[in-house]
Amino acid sequence: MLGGDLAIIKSAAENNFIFSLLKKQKTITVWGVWLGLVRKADKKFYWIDDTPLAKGYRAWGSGEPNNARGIEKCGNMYGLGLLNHLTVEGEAPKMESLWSNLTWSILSKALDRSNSTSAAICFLSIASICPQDGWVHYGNFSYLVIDIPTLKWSDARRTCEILGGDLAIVRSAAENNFIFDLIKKQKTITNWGVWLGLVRKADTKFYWIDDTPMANGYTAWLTGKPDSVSQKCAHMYGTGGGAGKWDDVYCENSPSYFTSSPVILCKKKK
Ligand SMILES: [Ca+2]
Repeated sequence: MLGGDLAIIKSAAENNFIFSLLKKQKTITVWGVWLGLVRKADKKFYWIDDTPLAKGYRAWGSGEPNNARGIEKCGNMYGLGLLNHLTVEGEAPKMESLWSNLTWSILSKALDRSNSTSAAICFLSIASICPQDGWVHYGNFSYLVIDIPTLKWSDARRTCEILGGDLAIVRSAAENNFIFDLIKKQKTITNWGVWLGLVRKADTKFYWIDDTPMANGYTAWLTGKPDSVSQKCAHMYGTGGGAGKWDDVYCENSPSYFTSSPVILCKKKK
């Protein structure tokens, strides 16, 4: 199942964690992020793993879920305060980290693709509500490209971990070609292509995320790369003269590089 666990929130700690991710973004929308929370035919809310909401942690905003116009079937976490909406009597206004319920179509219009982590969370939540098998099989593994540019390597990795996988370790030219073909099939192909599961450690050498030294195996660096010890993460170029080849890059890029930034590629055992 794609993305099923991402937006299920079982505790205040997890709610706070997701909200802290949201707050770090350059652009935060009022409606924040989708949750994996849907109203079923019995008019009650269930998490997308079919757990009834009523039995667990909840953080509805005051007056929510209000099922406005009788058509609100999905849950979201607010990103910003709604004036006149969430004031709790006798307390300071609680305008953050609370849930609302809104319609799918309204929220998808609000989805802000310049907000990498939140956009990924939105995407994954939508994907999990609309069951689909986005994973593509190759050898003993499955791969998924989420073609949303992501400024931070750690955000891309976290997304893959939530989906039961991790960033890709590339073991052969055949696998590198397979991944590059996947990138080329996406709607959004950025210059920096996809993040790889390859990072520099304190010894300045590159290691795959399973701790195998890169030097012992296959590599596909673009000529002259890697070229900066301060660039501690690796990506595969998606476009340009280096397409399909690798480069070292900063693990956190400034928002001005959003449109170039690598998208998310996840790999997991089949
Ligand atoms: Ca570089």
